Amino acid sequence: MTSFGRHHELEKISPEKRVRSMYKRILVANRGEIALRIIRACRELGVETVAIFSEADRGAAYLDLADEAFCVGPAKGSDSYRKIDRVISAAEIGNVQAIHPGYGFLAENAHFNEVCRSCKIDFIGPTPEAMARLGDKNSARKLAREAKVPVVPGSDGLIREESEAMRIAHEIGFPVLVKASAGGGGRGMRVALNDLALKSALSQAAAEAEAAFGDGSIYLEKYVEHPRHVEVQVLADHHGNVVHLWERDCSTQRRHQKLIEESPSPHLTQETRVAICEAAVRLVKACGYTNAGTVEFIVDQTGNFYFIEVNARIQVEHPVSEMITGIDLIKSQIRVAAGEPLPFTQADIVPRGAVIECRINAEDPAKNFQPSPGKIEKMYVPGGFGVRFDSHAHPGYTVSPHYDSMIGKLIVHQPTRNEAIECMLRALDELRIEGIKTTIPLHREILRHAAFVEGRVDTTFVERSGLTQ
Ligand code: MV4
Repeated sequence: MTSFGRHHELEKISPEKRVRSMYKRILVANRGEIALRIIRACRELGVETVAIFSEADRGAAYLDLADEAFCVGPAKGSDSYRKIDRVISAAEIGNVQAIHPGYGFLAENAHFNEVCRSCKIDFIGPTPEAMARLGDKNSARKLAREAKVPVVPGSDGLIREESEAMRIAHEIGFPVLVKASAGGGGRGMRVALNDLALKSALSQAAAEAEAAFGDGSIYLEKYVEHPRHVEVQVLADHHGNVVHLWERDCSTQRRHQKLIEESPSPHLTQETRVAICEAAVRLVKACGYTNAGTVEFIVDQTGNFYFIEVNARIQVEHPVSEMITGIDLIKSQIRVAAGEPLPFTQADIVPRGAVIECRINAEDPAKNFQPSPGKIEKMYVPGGFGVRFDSHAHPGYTVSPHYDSMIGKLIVHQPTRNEAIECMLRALDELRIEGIKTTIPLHREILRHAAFVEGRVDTTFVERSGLTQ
């Protein structure tokens, strides 16, 4: 018996048309707390996991929660977690259908994303094309403009000659900011207050970007002073559905390192909040972006907002949006990548209460935030109503000097912001980590600071407060 019409030639089905179903097995291409977060989500979904580890992470407890684990090389990230051929080998030997990159390492590497595609492994994230278009900040800015998303006044595109930059600077007025197209996250930026400073900012920014990214392209923006950093979490499926999960305020940062993230953003009017979130969705729809992503904005002192960049990955602070909406972002990423439509509409995503997250870093705030690796001799983790601690650390765990110093995230969810602050202070008090220095004491001080309590925080608050001198 031949069942006509049920035989398909797989080669002739484009990836978009391919019928997908939930994965049997996923490779987690990361380490530490985010690897653990992804493994937990997979276990709940009934999806098997293949973990990878470097020699420095061999024997880490969270690896026991994976179904299989492969060593991908020595401690240095560039020799292990970032090595495309080794990660792909682990995926092939592990026989997975998809790779979750987490954040950092290969998460925003469009080339790796493309290699996954050519190996017929689903990359849990946007397409390589969307990733590349947004990874270039000048191109992302152009896409934003086309989608009628406000961008900071500045150059139309890249700056080709000094005279062009001078003309634009005089049009928009000083101070101006020279930005590297290949930069982002604060790398490759230079402020200029006048003509003379602009000349050197242009050549310095271009040279720095050429050296750091192999791409010296630069563009110009008006410098927005004392901005708030507001970012919008978005989720898009492969059926044209795009939703936002409201905003996070990440203004409490030091030297482009976020310390505390919260939602809702204090002092944003409901009108501005809705306008920012709708702008983020417009941009995502316009560039064919799929999976989870974050659209970053800066908000000036009068409430005007401007698009800055898109983070084409899950972010460290994603639990803030999970708690405020009740949506599991990691499970959503996996389901969307497997072809499932989003099971909710925008109207279903109702923000509830107030959420605050503190990043717990193995750093010494008294010594200019110098990393403080070493063995955690004792550790007590808080719990109770509305408290979540996402961490791979435990008593006896040794924090490696080879990686990012973040060892956990303490997240609280309460009816109001004031209650969230009180709850966080209580939870920080209970959280004891002995044997290494951490950022816990700094968080206690920030949370008691009048400016923070009143929600008067912009991106310059921590550095001006004197708390980190
Ligand atoms: C700006 C800005 C002021 N004006 N652009 C820094 C990281 C990158 N995402 C963009 N950044 C900024 N762009 C204009 N036209 C100020 C910053 C900025 C910042 C933004 C978000 C979070 C923290 C920040 C800290 C310093 C500067």
